[in-house]
Amino acid sequence: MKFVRFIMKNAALASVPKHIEHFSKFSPSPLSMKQFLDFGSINACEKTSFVFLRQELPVRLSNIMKEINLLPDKLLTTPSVQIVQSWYIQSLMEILDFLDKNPDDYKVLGEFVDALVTIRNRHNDVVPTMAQGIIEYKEAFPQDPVTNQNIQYFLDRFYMSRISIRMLINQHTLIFDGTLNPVHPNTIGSIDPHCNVGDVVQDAFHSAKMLCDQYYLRSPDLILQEMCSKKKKNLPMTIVYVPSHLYHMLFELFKNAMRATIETHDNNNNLPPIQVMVSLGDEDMSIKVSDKGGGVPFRRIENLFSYMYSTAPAPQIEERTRPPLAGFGYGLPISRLYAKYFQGDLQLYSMEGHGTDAVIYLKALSTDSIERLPVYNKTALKNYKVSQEADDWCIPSKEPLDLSIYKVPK
Ligand code: P4A
Repeated sequence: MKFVRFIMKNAALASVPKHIEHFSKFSPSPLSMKQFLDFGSINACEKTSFVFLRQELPVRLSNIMKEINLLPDKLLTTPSVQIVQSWYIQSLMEILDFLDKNPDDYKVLGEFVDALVTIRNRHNDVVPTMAQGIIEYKEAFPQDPVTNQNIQYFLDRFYMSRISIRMLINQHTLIFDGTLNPVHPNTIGSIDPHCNVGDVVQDAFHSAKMLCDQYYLRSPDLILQEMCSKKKKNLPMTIVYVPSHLYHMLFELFKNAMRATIETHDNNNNLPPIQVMVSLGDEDMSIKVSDKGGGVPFRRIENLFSYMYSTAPAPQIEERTRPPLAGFGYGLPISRLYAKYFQGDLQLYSMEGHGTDAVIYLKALSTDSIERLPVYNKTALKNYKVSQEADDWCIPSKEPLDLSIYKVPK
């Protein structure tokens, strides 16, 4: 019996490359906020969602699995990346199991929800596991700008794909697990059709403040202002959005702003407050977080978003007791992906010597909030072939130029 299972399992495994080949030929289908809400509305149909996901999840998984396979061998063969890859293969196989099942059988629908929960849990530690792979790779190829660029390209797409897959899984499991959400009765899955941005700002600030007080024994205050274009005056400042995504971004920005503020005013009794401006226009909902924390040199801003430069080995034992107030892990690059996921962005405007403005741009209209998804194609393939070539801009010389050599002989 054990032997039969072994053979069956290997037969399934052997057919995986064929399935990846098949499903990666499809482009992922980006959903709009409206489509997400429709899946969760009164006439929501679990069967429709099931039939959509058993095709769309393999498409999204296979598209990104093709890109994993394009990673440089030295990275692909690290134990960490091998583990992540095995999780993707296992999850793909588990969803493919549903392709020949009957969508009208309520038992099948129940098993599908359970399978999605298992898959979501399996992938919980993808980010730290990939980070470990990067650490191992960095030891072999330290601080090479081409490698940094390739890893940035891959991880931005890989983590965006992951955000989108988890979004699909969360929506299906939250809407069809047969219970109402007792904590947030007005949300549809993880989406709040009336997400009050000011409230999320307050929540995220409060959490960051607690960490900051714990670590530094003090914290800056918050000044929150809300602005609105004339037409919409006096209306609440809400958008259709995923509150947990917005919270993640704001929490990260507040931790950074607090750390910078305290570390540049460490012998000063009063701290300059962190100012937040929420502005709703016809097209954008913009949120600016301003601090007077001394800022970052322009040259270093890009590094704050770099996976490679912000991947440090796990802190030593003594340092582990410190609460993690900013500067650890992938806070900024992943926050920017959350903003980009629904067609927004996150940008830093810093003035060294003064402070930093961080701005989150979101779409004000749910019709503009459409998933932004990577697709595996020839263009993507070309981007993995970037290699060490001469730059087409001169390298500035630090040596003083000796102009005497150009002196015209008499
Ligand atoms: N000045 N300004 C910022 C930082 C410094 C800053 C900073 C030293 C750098 C790294 C870091 C946290 C803060 C800021 C707001 C931001 C980002 C950076 O959103 O004041 O951890 C990685």
